[in-house]
Amino acid sequence: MQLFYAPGACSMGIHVLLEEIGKPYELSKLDIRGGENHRPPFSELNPKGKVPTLVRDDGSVVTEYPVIAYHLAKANPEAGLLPKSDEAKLRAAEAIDYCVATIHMQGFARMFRPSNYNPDEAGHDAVKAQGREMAEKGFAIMDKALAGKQWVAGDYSIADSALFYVAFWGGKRVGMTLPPNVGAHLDRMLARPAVQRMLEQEGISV
Ligand SMILES: N[C@@H](CCC(=O)N[C@@H](CS)C(=O)NCC(=O)O)C(=O)O
Repeated sequence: MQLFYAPGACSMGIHVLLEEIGKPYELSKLDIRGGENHRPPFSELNPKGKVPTLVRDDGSVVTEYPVIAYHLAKANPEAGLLPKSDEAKLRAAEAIDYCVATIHMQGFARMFRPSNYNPDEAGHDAVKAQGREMAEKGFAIMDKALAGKQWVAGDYSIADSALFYVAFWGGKRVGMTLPPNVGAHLDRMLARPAVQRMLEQEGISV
């Protein structure tokens, strides 16, 4: 198993899951700022040019965060990363989709890549502000979902690593004040040995 990642990118969440699982895997770093992800050989492996990208032992490639997370949890049941009940599985999937498709791809994508939304540099501050508002709304929704709970879907699961990477960007990278339950969840995640190993391996300081 091989994970293509970029330090501090959304691939952090999948990297955490691989560390939770604890089986050997290979880490391959990509320079996404330099565009390495859009050039061969990586672009031949994953023409989407995105991390996280997982290459399985049979050489097959799995892309898209929610799918990679689900696949890893399903393929490694002993790690207990998939909630047990159908209702908790549904809530975990709902939270993952919201963190990835809305908080990340709608909110942070505008903050990190405003030129994808407006080629005119004069409009970039407005795009970033809109993205921040979207992410803040997302964190407020996740805060309610976490009320009275340690983890998103009951026991610790793949949903927690999805919330982790967006909350990490919010709280530790762009200086947002996270709502209390999301902030406490981030602290709980940062205390996990798997998260600490991931941060060390990616060379990220908190
Ligand atoms: N929908 C994808 C999104 C992945 C994504 O946007 N990854 C970013 C890093 S956080 C990336 O690879 N960006 C590089 C680029 O688009 O050039 C997923 O769920 O995995």
